[in-house]
Amino acid sequence: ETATKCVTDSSGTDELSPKVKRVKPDNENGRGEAGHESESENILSGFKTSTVLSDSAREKNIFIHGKLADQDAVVILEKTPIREDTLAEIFSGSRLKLEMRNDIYCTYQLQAPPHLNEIKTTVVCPATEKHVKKYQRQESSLVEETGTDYQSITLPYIQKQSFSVQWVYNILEKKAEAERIVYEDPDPEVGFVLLPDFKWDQKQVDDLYLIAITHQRDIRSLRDLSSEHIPLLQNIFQKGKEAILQRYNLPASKLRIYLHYQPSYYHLHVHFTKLGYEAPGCGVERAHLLADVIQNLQSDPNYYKNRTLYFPLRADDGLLSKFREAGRL
Ligand code: GTA
Repeated sequence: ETATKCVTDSSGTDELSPKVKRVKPDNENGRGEAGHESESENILSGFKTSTVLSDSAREKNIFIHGKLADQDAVVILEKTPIREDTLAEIFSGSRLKLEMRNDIYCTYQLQAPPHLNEIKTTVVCPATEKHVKKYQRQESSLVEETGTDYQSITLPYIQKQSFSVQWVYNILEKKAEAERIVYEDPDPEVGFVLLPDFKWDQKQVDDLYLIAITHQRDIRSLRDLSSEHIPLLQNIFQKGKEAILQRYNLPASKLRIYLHYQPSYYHLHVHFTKLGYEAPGCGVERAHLLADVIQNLQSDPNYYKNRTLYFPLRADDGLLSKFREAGRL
């Protein structure tokens, strides 16, 4: 990876909190630690902000569009959760500045040691116009897509307009993130790679987020699934849950396992997030539980070819214009 073509994530993969059980190096997947922290030069020192695409005081993040060495870039800065296992060090090793005192109430500015005060930073560079739009806060509209709409409107659009899935192929071919793989079934038909999603810094299980990426490359999304894919989906469901139990000590009853429709990346993948963690895109208008998907295909082999599916599209999404032009909105 170079500074001019990168999807960088600053958060290393250091120790998880003690309540998280680690897979031992001699375990069945043969991979021990999930990665190494590495110092890297500050490629952001020359970043020039153009616009703030969105920000949230509650989520403590900011999405910025700007230029990095004359290329368009999106930078995401996000404050990370405070971990229970760092409390002792925060209390003993910080400087405290009093802001106000009133009766039994006090507020302070606590200056924690730098390693306990990191900002998870994601860099997409060069970013396409589609990336910039994706991260911009916008109104959405719910679209109703019949099987016929998919064939005549959505499919031709995504064949021309979707995000590159090169990052997915890099994972499958071990050209990137190989050391982060949690589990792999190499079978070409039912196999998949399970690894941490890049939105998860892996420091605590409270916001656990992994993705399972299929080795089969020709399944774009839910719409391409038929009963022939049930063994693949069951394999991901079963082995994904087992791997997460083994590595993170989190039972299946604590997991939300789902697919997005529409996804951003049209190569079949399944999201595994911790129940209770409100991951972006886990709402009913976008997430389809894998367990339901399997049952629906068992009762009707062509369920997802024929059903009307509903999903939100952002105001400036080109696909929304196509639905409008076709008089479907
Ligand atoms: N391990 O290189 C990668 C990688 N990329 C490029 C994407 N993903 C990756 N994982 C690894 N390595 O969960 C992950 C994404 C996503 C999944 C693709 O693959 O993090 P999807 O096809 O269904 O697309 O899933 P989705 O969900 O729309 O993608 P994404 O990027 O999660 O966007 C959803 C929204 O999340 C964004 O519009 C944004 O507003 C919001 N969001 C909130 N916080 C963040 C954050 N910290 N980083 C990125 N997006 C965020």
